[in-house]
Amino acid sequence: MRIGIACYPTYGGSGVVASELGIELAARGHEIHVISTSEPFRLVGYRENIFLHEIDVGSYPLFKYPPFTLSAACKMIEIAETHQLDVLHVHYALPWAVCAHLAREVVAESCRALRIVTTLHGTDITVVGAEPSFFKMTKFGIERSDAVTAVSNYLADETRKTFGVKAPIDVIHNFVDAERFKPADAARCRKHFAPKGEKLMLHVSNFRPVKNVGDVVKTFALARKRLPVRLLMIGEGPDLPEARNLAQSLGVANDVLFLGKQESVQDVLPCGDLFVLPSAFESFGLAALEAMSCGLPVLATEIGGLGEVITPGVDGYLCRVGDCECMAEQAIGILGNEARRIEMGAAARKKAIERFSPQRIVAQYEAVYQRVLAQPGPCGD
Ligand code: GMT
Repeated sequence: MRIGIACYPTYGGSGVVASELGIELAARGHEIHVISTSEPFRLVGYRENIFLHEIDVGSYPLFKYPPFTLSAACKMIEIAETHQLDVLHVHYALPWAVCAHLAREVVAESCRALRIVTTLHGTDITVVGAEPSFFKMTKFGIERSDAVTAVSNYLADETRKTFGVKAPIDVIHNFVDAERFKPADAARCRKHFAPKGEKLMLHVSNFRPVKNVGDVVKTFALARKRLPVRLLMIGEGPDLPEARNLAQSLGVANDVLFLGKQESVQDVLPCGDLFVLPSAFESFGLAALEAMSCGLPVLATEIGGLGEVITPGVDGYLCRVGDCECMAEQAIGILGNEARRIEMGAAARKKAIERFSPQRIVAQYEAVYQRVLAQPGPCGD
């Protein structure tokens, strides 16, 4: 198939899923056309069967604000026509699903069919889309898609509840490439990050308020009172200064290492002993799954779709949002018992391989594409 994939290129789960999906589909022989404002970070470099098409927002003296959504729709039209796309798969409802609808209407003028698949990722439903000014447009984008997928049962339910969507929503969980995200000999990085043989807690995110990065530092500070442990914080975002200040004020700054954005997070994850994700909301928690694939148990919050990824007591634990005492208690239970930590880490990796493999998940997307392709085109063909 010739598949267009539209996504945000920035550090965020939807761009990661879109990129990883593109890579997997290309490896299966599909022709992939990525439409974005720049090269998504997981797609940097040449890849066979993947073509990048940058949206040029341009500038014109009349426009105070360049009309980005129209530029995106124009790029979709151009790529759909030039490369005869069968399917346009957009990641994150706004503005992509609406731009895709507009593009489809335009290409239908010449009897060309463009099927739209929209994947919902999280805040497109719970935050941005539910915001009153965007509500109707988000609902419209979802309802005009030929197929809609959500990354968890939780998110599918939220979409039905919030937007009253009647059409079926396919739940297709996120996936991880266990060949790339795998345990590794961590001796070198551990020598660097934990020179006295300390245990290592690890967090990866874009440091937005929803990630509750302050709770990572608080949990760490509580655990550190009872165990020799250090913390690796990976990523950047608005709450980074707050996390640094908190580490200072709690007197643990010397044991908290802020590594900034990492292009290859799979190289750092295997250095850790425990992954911490205390988010206020998480529709799935791809960062947690990637850590699990590297053999790390996960400590997270009992919200959103995290319960579909983590099995408490088997490959991690879930605590109430904001309950840092609970998280610290569970961290000590795991990090203070090496046999248990290894057992939970192995269970985490096993689950990543068995339930969230690209083979299993990408086939579900291909089935959705086949289904929408069977629908009649704009001129009844
Ligand atoms: O809301 C975000 O953090 C960004 C969002 C995205 O679309 O980039 O992330 C969401 O999508 C990921 C991939 O499907 C999920 O693993 C994350 O759980 C989800 N984030 C939230 O729900 C907060």
